[in-house]
Amino acid sequence: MRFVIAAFFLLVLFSYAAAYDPLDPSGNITIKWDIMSWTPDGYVAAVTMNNFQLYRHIMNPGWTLGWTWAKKEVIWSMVGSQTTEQGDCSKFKGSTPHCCKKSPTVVDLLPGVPYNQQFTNCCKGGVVAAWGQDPSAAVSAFQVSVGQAGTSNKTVKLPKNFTLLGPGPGYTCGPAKVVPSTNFLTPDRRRKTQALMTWNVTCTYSQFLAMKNPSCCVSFSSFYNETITPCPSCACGCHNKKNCVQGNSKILSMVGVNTPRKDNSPLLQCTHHMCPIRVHWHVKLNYKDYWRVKISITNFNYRMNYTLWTLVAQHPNLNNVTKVFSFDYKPLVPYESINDTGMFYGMKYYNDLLMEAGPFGNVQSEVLLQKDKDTFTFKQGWAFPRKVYFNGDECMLPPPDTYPFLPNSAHKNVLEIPKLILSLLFLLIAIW
Ligand SMILES: *[C@@H]1O[C@H](CO)[C@@H](O)[C@H](O)[C@H]1NC(C)=O
Ligand SMILES: *[C@@H]1O[C@H](CO)[C@@H](O)[C@H](O)[C@H]1NC(C)=O
Ligand SMILES: *[C@@H]1O[C@H](CO)[C@@H](O)[C@H](O)[C@H]1NC(C)=O
Ligand SMILES: *[C@@H]1O[C@H](CO)[C@@H](O)[C@H](O)[C@H]1NC(C)=O
Ligand SMILES: *[C@@H]1O[C@H](CO)[C@@H](O)[C@H](O)[C@H]1NC(C)=O
Ligand SMILES: *[C@@H]1O[C@H](CO)[C@@H](O)[C@H](O)[C@H]1NC(C)=O
Ligand SMILES: *[C@@H]1O[C@H](CO)[C@@H](O)[C@H](O)[C@H]1NC(C)=O
Ligand SMILES: CC(=O)N[C@H]1CO[C@H](CO)[C@@H](O)[C@@H]1O
Repeated sequence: MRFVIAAFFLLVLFSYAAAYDPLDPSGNITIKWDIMSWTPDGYVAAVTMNNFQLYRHIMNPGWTLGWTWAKKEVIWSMVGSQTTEQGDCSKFKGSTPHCCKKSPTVVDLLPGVPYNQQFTNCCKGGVVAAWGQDPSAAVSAFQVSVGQAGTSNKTVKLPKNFTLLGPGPGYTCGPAKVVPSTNFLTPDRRRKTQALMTWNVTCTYSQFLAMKNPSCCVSFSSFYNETITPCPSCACGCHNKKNCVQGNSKILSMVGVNTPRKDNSPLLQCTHHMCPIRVHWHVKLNYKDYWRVKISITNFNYRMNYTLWTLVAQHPNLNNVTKVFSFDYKPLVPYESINDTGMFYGMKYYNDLLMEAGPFGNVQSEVLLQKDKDTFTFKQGWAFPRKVYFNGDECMLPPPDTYPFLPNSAHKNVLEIPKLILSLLFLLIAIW
């Protein structure tokens, strides 16, 4: 019976999983093209990418945007970004286009390019913050001048087959759709102008498309039981085990060992879980009306600094967070009625950089929660989170029967109905 129900839920979840995150149901990246002017053979467009995802940012080495032209369009020039290849422009005499490929691939410029090559919100190396963390940095933009295209809103053809890598796979983009033209305010904010034509493309993320294995795991401990519940073994797959290094290896003192690789391949410290990231949740203290949790995040990848990291946790008591020490915190309310999810992220210039593996490769904080008299308990592993995400990817939790139990309360009345339901719930959460 248990199996049947679990299998059913699994099926439902997987069918949803294609592009749906229950903790951020309307999260997406929207790419907007605003045609600012027509040219003799085409148009000039401002392309703006807005990351509306609450806790998933685009990290180093940044986004890569692709599309396929509908006709024989070429890119005469770009400001604030560039294509990775020019393609075959041999047909052009005189001035040559920036790119003649049927399916151009565009990347952001790196910070520090000359002022005259910049565009508003460009040149951040493709790094885009999460909306929930910093809306003002959740945008990236560039300008593109297109030739051999239509020169009116009747003859222009929308580009097709948009693809977005951010930086790995995981995003699926829908078709471009003409939407009401964007209104702009002039810099003095006294005049409104309007794009000549606007279209939008919406891309959504799915962890299942992005990778086969999780990229982080969770371990637990508590003040009321000496057991430390470790991350599940091989939580992130053990395929990297051959290339991992021991924490005390001499290799680590070699020059260049921390240099990130082009393909982003990690250099992991050897652990039984083989995850680049471990989140530890320690139930630390019990007061009369409050309880306290310590959260630590450890980086096991010698080739990765995590900038702008985010941690999302789901726990029924997060509706009564009283104080978060040394992380920033923001409640997420995915559905109006439920307020059990929150986002933790680093404080600017203090711990917003999670350093490469090694002595400085961790960040930690403590959270003070007010007990909700009706539901609070240390029994049945209630004090541990139901879901944990690091940088928008779900972390693997330990199996429910290994949680640190409150002494004497566990393993009594094995057939107690609430416990049965609870363990079923945990089973579901675990496989979710
Ligand atoms: C994209 O996200 C925004 C902000 O959350 C939302 O308003 C919009 O409806 C979403 N678009 C789609 C197509 O889901
Ligand atoms: C198009 O995208 C912009 C953000 O880039 C958004 O504000 C606007 O609501 C979108 N329009 C539609 C119709 O989805
Ligand atoms: C196209 O442009 C004309 C005016 O130039 C305007 O009346 C019309 O609404 C536009 N159509 C669209 C789909 O933007
Ligand atoms: C767009 O992608 C689809 C499926 O991947 C493919 O069948 C189609 O030919 C592509 N269209 C263009 C214009 O490349
Ligand atoms: C991480 O940042 C530190 C300090 O900025 C730098 O020395 C180190 O090389 C970086 N490591 C990686 C893997 O980028
Ligand atoms: C959600 O919980 C937070 C405390 O973590 C509280 O500040 C906020 O007001 C709550 N929001 C709603 C809609 O209940
Ligand atoms: C601590 O938790 C473990 C794991 O759930 C359990 O096996 C053990 O009995 C607990 N210890 C005590 C003293 O209850
Ligand atoms: C003890 C306490 O403050 N409980 C509150 C926890 O949060 C819920 C909903 O946000 C309130 O209804 C409780 O009163």
